[in-house]
Amino acid sequence: MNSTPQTRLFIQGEFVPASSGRRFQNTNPINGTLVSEVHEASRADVDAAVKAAQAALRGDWGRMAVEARTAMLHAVANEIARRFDDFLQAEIADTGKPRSIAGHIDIPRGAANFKTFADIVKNVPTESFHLDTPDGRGALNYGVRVPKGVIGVISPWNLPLLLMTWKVGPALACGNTVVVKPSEETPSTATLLGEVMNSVGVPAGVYNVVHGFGPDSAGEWLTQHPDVNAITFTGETRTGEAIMRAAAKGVRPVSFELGGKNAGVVFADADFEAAVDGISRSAFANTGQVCLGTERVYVERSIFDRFTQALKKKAEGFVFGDPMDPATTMGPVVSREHHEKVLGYFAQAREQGAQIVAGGGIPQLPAHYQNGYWVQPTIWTGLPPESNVLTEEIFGPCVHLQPFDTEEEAITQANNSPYGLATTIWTQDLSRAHRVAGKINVGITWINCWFLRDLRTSFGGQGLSGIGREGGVHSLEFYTELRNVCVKL
Ligand code: NAD
Ligand code: 6OD
Repeated sequence: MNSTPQTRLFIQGEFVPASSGRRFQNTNPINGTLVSEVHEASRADVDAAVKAAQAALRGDWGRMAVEARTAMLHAVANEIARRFDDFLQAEIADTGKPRSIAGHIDIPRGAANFKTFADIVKNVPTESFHLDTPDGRGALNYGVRVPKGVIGVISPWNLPLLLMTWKVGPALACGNTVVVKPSEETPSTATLLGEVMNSVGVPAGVYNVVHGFGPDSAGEWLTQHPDVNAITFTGETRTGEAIMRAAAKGVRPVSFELGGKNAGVVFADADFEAAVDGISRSAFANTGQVCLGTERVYVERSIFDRFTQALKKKAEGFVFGDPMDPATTMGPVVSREHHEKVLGYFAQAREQGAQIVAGGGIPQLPAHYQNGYWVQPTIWTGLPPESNVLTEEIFGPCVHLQPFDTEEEAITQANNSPYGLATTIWTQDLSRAHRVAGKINVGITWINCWFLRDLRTSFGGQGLSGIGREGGVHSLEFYTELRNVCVKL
């Protein structure tokens, strides 16, 4: 008998094997050991999931009052919290991230995403206009929001539960149904969420999960499916381009949260310790696998050397090891493929003459971690602005530091990117903080902080970093159709 854990598809409220009979391996990035065999959906499985989602729209879910629907999403959040350890273990096995991150960020946000959007949906007023013209024509116009239908959710591996529920939460709160295609690297928590949906009584077909890859696999088949009414995607910019081509057929709307090559700017008047700490987090947290992270940081020349040495100390202070050990502060990167990609950029930085302030390779670890995908937190200086290491997203624990002399120069350098996701600015001069924030071309600016989240705010990027905004009422814009009704008075 095969005792390897199986990660099945979740369709119409049931965990089912893939009809293709195909499986792929999900491995633990800390040591390369097998976590589970994942069932790879066929095109027919994707079709079955979309049909289940369509049927649920016509059934109990579609008829459910907002009050009952949003109460159910609160129950989902409570159940995630009750099964906190199960989600934690699953997320850690897939990603290798330390408990200190998964337990404080990923899993709590997985629950919060359901509660927050349930509350927002209940409390959003609809617009209405009373038309009263001097010639006696009068009308009452009012808006009605209806669900868009079946939403295809395609999510990445870096914050698996957080980023998937960030879309599933508002989609369901608005009354849609979903078919989720989680990353092939991190299939476990999306699957576990199926158990939660069943245990709190979410009707079958409302939440479906298909596993597989992108091109010529579940991802592509889902985005091509004509009965998927809208597609929400987080991942690489190139993948976004492919999904946009698929969505063009049928003119289906997309919401895209894509890559970034974010800049940090540190002025000499910043609270020094806070800035070092903040940039250390923005560069290295989650092993640098955060779309909002800063891979290029501009530091005012008068504090450049001191800042560089202080950040070096931080980089060299990370502790690798067992993710469940509270002392561990840095995990591996997610996969062999990603390990090769990150180390490839490390090699290019060396070839292009970067000065390596910290790291630059693989850490020395005990033999039982030898097959894991570990990388040293790395700091470079001295690369020319046109280096591809400074223009392309690496998505690893690495940062390049460059000195600047004037505010204008810092702004010009920060804007020297086709991406436009996020920035973090460090200064105690409030006027300057607001002035600079207004001039950096990104969707999200943090001043004297980083990744401090309020889920009611808009979230998204410009340029190569995405299309549209989610968060708060902006999510409602995407997950509903707004209809206007005009009544002649
Ligand atoms: P990815 O684009 O490789 O994969 C993301 C998902 O898309 C996976 O589920 C994958 O299977 C699927 N996919 C791949 N090709 C597809 C296709 N042709 N059609 C349909 N689906 C397809 O991204 P990743 O490597 O998983 O994640 C890292 C990337 O995500 C980075 O670029 C990062 O910046 C970005 N990201 C952005 C945000 C944001 O909010 N802007 C957040 C997190 C991650
Ligand atoms: O906090 C969020 O809502 C969010 N979407 C974070 C994205 C992080 C990217 O890696």
